[in-house]
Amino acid sequence: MNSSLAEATAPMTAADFQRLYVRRGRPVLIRGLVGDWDAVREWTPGYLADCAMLWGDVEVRYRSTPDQMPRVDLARIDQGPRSLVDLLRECEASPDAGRELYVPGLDITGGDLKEDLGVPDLLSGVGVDATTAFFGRNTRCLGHYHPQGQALLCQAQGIKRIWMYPPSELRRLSLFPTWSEGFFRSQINFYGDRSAFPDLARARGQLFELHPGDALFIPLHWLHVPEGLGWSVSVTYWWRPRLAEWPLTASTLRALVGLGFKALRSRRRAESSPPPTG
Ligand SMILES: O=C(O)CCC(=O)C(=O)O
Repeated sequence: MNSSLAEATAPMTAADFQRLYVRRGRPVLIRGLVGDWDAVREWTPGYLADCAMLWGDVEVRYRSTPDQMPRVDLARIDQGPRSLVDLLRECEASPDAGRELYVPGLDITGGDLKEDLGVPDLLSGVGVDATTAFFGRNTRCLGHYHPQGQALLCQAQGIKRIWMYPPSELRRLSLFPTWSEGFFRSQINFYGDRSAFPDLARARGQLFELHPGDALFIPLHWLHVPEGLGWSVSVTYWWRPRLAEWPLTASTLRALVGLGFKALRSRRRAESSPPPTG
C-alpha cells in the first residue's frame, strides 16, 4: 500500500472534513464512521430480498464483467433486466462464491431503506442531493471518475477494495473519448489482462480497503475502481462541489467538454422523440 494514504478514525467534525480533505481534494478513509447503522447489522441478501418483495419487486439491470475482455465493452458487461428479488435470493444462497452479480447503483434517496441509515454528521452543510446503494456478489465496478460530484462511500456490508487515482493521472488511464457516452470511464478492464495498457503501470494509485462501518471520501475527478469481495453493500452520498473545489488540472476541462457533449446528446434525443399525446 502507498504510505501517503490518509486514514482517520471517527468521529470527525464537519469543519475538519472540509478543511483537511474536501477543500484539498484529498481522499480519506474514516474507520467506523457508520458502524452504528442498522444496515451494518441487517442488510444481508435475505433481508434486502424481503424488502424488495414489499416494493412489489422491481426489475434491475446488473453487471458481470468477464476476465477475458482486456478493453471494456459495456454491451458484454450489462445484463438483465432481472427481478431484484431473484438476484438477491441467488446471493443469499451463495453470498461468497459464484459469478459476479452487481447492481451498480439503486437510487434510495426517497425510499424506506433510508431508515436503516443515518446521514453522517460530517456531511452537515454540504447539501446532499442523492443517495445510492451499490450491492451484489463479487462486484467489479468499472474504473470511472465523477465529472461533477463529490461522494462519500459508506460500507454497510462486506469488504470493498478501492483503487484510487488522482486527477493528474487520468492521462495514463486510457479514458473513453470525451465525445462518447462513457467519457468518465477508463477503457481498461482492471480485472483482466492489462498488458495492452502499458501507461497504467506508471500511474500513481492508492489502494483502500473498507470494512463494514468504514467510509471513503471520493473527491471530484479521482478515478476509482471499487471491487467487492463476496457479498457487499455500499451506500454513497452525493453533493455538488463548490467552484473552488474543481481541480486545476486538465481533468476539469475534460469533464466540462464531456458534460457538454452529454447535454447535446440529451437535447437531440428530446428533439427527435415524438411529442406527448393527450
Ligand atoms: O461501490 C461500488 O461498487 C461503486 C461505488 C462508486 O463507484 C461510487 O460511489 O462512486
